[in-house]
Amino acid sequence: AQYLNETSRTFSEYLLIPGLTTKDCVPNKVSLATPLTKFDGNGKPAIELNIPFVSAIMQSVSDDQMAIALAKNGGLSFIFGSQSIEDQVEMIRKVKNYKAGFVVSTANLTPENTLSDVLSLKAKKGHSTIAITSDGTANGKLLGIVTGRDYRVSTDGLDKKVHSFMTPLSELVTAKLGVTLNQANDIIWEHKLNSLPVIDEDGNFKFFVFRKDYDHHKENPSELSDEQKKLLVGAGINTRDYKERVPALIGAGADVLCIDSSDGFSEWQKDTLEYIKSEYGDSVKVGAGNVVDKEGFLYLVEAGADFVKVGVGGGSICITREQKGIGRGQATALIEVAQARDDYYASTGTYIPICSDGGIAQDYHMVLALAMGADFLMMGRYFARFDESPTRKLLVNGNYVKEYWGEGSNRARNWQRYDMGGDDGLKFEEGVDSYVPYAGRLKDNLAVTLGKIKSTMCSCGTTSITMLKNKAKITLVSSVSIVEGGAHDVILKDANR
Ligand code: MZP
Repeated sequence: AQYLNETSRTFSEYLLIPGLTTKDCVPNKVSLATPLTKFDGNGKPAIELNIPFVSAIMQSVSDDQMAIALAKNGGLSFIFGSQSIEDQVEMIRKVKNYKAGFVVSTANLTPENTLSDVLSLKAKKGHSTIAITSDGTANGKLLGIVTGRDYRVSTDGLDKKVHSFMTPLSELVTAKLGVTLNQANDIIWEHKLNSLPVIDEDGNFKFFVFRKDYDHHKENPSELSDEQKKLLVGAGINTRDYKERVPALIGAGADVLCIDSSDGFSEWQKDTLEYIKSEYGDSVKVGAGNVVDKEGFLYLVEAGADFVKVGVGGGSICITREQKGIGRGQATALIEVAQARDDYYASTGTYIPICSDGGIAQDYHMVLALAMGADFLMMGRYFARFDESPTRKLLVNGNYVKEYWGEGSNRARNWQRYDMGGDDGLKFEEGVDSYVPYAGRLKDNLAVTLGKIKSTMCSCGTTSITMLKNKAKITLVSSVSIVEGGAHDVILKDANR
């Protein structure tokens, strides 16, 4: 055997050293844009993300709802492949058919404006607008407006009193009519209601909600086509049925594919990549993995991978290391593969983005992973906690939780991910079925997480991911200093902290 003398380490064993924070290094100047697919040094990647997050290729994480929510926030989901081709195609279609909303500028509106004023904004912008007025008439006092399919609310120009009404419409309808969020969406959108009376708990009429659709495209022919505004979505594939699955996914509009496997350093992945590249050339983007060293990375790159995923055994629901004794500490794996990526770039001029997949347990791990060279992060546990994940929300021992199970668990039965050739079927479990604490809406949680990342980047004196990679100073920490990093030697008032 060959012995690697370096200890296999994970994110919690490292910290970032603050760098000089200059005055223009402030969170709102930080860009988190990052490449998703390979590109030549002087070119641009075919796909770029606004935030360096993708959601895991898992039944309990990435369906069409998650994909819509994450894409709207600048990331991307890989819809899980452990389902029939037809079902996966349907999910891709739903994301691609989703009509992203636009925020109508309300900069010139005041609480004295009426709905008619809002509707007159249509010539400027706007996909659709929902407005709430005090007396249920179009000329009544404007209490709030919600625009676009995602009900983003633009509040500039409206005073605080009105601001308090600015809850997303779906939530408003949910609360007032006592229906679920999905039912509220159905009421508003699927039945194409133009005017919805909102009734309070005692059955009293409160106000009307109006909806106005604009034919944006016709009115603004010079703007982006409907095609360019579609949300980005990815899809997981396996190394068995790719000859049928890939054409179906591409036909449905998937923007990028990813071969999903716990161990991607295999001839099956090479065959799959070569098939896709020979059939579609560079027009279809496909990532591969997972690997944990330079050899694995180069093997997949030579086979045609557009990005490579790093990580074996570090996922929160993963027991691969216990079951098979394979894997590597996520930080060590990432550092080695990032070096291989940089060397490959220096010698060929081609940049292959790498994705750190699994094992992010704290928000600060994300910044460490980026500083260590990850271009983007794939996360399962993080996203599984949100309303938008496909699993049930349950009350367990007084706490709300969401279900979260591994693709290698008996529940998922995704044997293709753990395929070692031979007969179909999962031979033994490599993942667990679990709960994660329920955390609310993706958008709200993401805002906090991204805020932390930007703030840390500023502490490191950096305003972009590339700068962070180049400038970050990272130190190993002893187990004693990890204790020092938490609250210590005090009696906490909140014992749950
Ligand atoms: P985490 O974000 O929950 O820590 O890890 C998510 C990652 O774990 C996934 O992207 C995938 O690579 C991996 N995974 C998914 N299922 C299993 C399993 O059942 C697994 N073992 O390891």
